[in-house]
Order: sequence, then structure tokens, then C-alpha cells
Amino acid sequence: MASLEEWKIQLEQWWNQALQYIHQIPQDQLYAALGVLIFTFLFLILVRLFKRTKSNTIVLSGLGGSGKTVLFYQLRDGSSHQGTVTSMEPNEGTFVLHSEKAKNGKPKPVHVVDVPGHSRLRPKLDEFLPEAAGIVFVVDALEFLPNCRAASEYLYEVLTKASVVKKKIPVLIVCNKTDKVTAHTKEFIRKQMEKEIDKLRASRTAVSEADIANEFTLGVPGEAFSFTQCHNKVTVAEASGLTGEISQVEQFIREHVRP
Ligand SMILES: Nc1nc2c(ncn2[C@@H]2O[C@H](COP(=O)(O)OP(=O)(O)O)[C@@H](O)[C@H]2O)c(=O)[nH]1
Ligand SMILES: [Mg+2]
Repeated sequence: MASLEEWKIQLEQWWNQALQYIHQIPQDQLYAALGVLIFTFLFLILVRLFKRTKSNTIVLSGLGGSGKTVLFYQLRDGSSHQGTVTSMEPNEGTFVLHSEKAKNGKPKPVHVVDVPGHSRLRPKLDEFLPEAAGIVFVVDALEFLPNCRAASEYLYEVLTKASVVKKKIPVLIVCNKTDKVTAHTKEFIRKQMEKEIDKLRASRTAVSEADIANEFTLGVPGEAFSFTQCHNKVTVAEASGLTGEISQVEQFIREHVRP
């Protein structure tokens, strides 16, 4: 107890000394110093903000077989590279979108990462998501029903990642393979996935309170889940990586990686 008192007295002495010292300094010098300090702070804050908005990473995610790798090549080269594609390693590249190469001016290169949906490689997601400017979640619209549950689980995982929620990283759900007439529509896929996530949400919150600490809960409690309830913007689009009808994906990328 005594030592605490001593400390208090000591601190008070220091404080008084500091005040005295400050009074000795001419006022305009004091203001100049303060000005420099404030300016430096503002500058540092600006630099941080600028750096944050500068991310040009787009993460392609989704189950294996949904068409991420084909989409990656389509974005980069304007062709699907059929037959030369393996799905085991992440494809990564920084390039000017193929569709923008012919344009005048200087299009900004985009860093695109194709993260395989294989569960063994999913930890890769944690590496790339925090720096993402946007997430393109690819869904197979042809073989949708057998994969609906797995795809929804994966999407749930992405949407509850702390980095995704906190930084409000926009997500584009791409219903791929719409070149085939039997492909499901994006409205159908959105509804089915919302239903599935609603079920997941109910079971996850029931199972373990402990897990909730490190993951964010989705939607509004007591209401049926809808993507509009997410803090980050979630939109749905249609595309065909195979035939190169990917304008909605390119538009999404351009919107979030500005030239
Ligand atoms: N019909 C159709 N097939 C596609 C399309 N995109 C990819 N595929 C096929 O789907 C399979 C998986 O594609 P891939 O890009 O390797 O998927 P990934 O595992 O997500 O990387 C391949 O056989 C592709 O030919 C598409 O837009 N339309
Ligand atoms: Mg692949």
C-alpha cells in the first residue's frame, strides 16, 4: 500500500515538472510541435486507409468440379484451356483481365487466386481471405442438387469467417455452367442455398456454444435466413466459364478492384 502512495507522489512530481517544462517553451514553438504531431498522425491514418482499399486480390472458391480453374484461365487468357487443367494446386496470378487487354488506358492488374475446394487444402483460404477485395464463390449449376448441401456448408464457412465479416468482403455467388439448358437458374440456387444455410445455422448454434466464440453467426435470429441479412454484400450471378460468358464476374471484379 505504501509503495502505491509513493508512486502516486512520484508521478505527481513528474507531472508538475513536465508542466513547468512546457510552460518554459515559447508558445508558438509548442503549437508548431503539436501541429507536426497531429499532421503525422493524420498522415499515418491516411496511409493505412489507402493501403487497405488498395487490395487487388480476388479469391475464387467453391467445391471441386464447380469450374474455378476453367474460370481462372478464362479471366486470364480468354480461353478455357480444356484438358490441361488439374485441380489439386492453387492457381495464382496477377494479370490484366483478358477482356480489358485491348482497351485504351491502363487497366489495373488483378491478383486472382484459385483455391481448390478440396478440404485438405482449405486452410489456404485463411491465408488469402483476409487480403481479398472480393470473393467469387463458384457453384455448379448443372450438378447442383447433389452438391447443394456441401456447397452450402462451404459457403457458410466462408461467410462466417471473422476476416470476411469484419472487413465486409463482398461475395459473388456464380452459378456456373449455364451454357447447358439443364442448368438451374440463379434464383433457384439462391433459394436452395438459403434454405440449406438456414438449416445449418440451426444445427450449428444448437451443437456447440464454444465454437461460436471464434465464428460469427449468420443472419437474424428467429427469421428465415436470406443473403440480404449478411453484413457483407452477397450477390448472385450466372456464368459459363467454358464458353466465356463471364461478364458478370468481370464486372464484379472491376467493381471491387478499381483501376
Ligand atoms: N458445361 C460446362 N462445363 C464446365 C464449365 N466450367 C467448367 N466445366 C467443367 O467442369 C469440370 C471441372 O472444372 P474445373 O475448372 O476443373 O473445376 P474446379 O475443380 O472448380 O477447378 C471440367 O470438366 C470442366 O470442363 C462450364 O461453364 N460449362
Ligand atoms: Mg481447380
